[in-house]
Amino acid sequence: MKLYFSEGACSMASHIALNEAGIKYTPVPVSFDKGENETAHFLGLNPLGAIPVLELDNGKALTEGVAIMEYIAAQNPQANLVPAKDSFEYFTFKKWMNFISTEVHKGFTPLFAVEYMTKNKDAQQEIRDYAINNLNERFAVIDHELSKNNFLCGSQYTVADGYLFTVMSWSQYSKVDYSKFKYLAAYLARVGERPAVLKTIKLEETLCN
Ligand SMILES: N[C@@H](CCC(=O)N[C@@H](CS)C(=O)NCC(=O)O)C(=O)O
Repeated sequence: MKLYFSEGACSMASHIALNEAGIKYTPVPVSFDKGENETAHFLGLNPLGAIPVLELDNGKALTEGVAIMEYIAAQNPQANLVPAKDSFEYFTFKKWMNFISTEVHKGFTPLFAVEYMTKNKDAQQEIRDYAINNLNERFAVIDHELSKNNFLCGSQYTVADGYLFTVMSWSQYSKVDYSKFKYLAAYLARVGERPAVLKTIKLEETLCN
């Protein structure tokens, strides 16, 4: 299978999942600057021109990180990257995947897109302030959870943790300071030391530069 990705983008969560699962894949870098996400081939995989895309050996393509990560986890159940189906922990996992996707991942979007939203500098600042305030409320919820558990779903690392790590890594570029959330900060440092995470970051850096 092939993973279409861009360095440090949300696709890194799927990339980490592949390395955590230890399954064979071909990483395919996609450069937005070179318009590689606008080619006919890529738009055939995802009409929105967005990564991640997972292309299977039979030619089928899967989009949407939350589906891709769960698909990857299902390819190697021994790696325990998703709690057992139909357990309460499984639905807790689904909750976090949805929370990260809709509340955190897309919560960062205004910070990247503010210059396209308005040319008015005051309005840009208001959008930034709103987005950061909104993110801080979400970080507080996560921080509280991590005061009780090592990972989002308890003691078991899941692909949701790689996803949260990925989107939180955007804080440094978008001037979001989460240091007051001590449990969250310690957790991110811990996840960032996982061999699969370190391997993914290095690989993306090498393939994209
Ligand atoms: N809902 C999609 C969103 C994917 C997404 O936002 N991808 C961004 C990178 S983080 C992208 O490819 N943006 C480029 C574009 O849309 O042109 C998912 O969760 O997979």
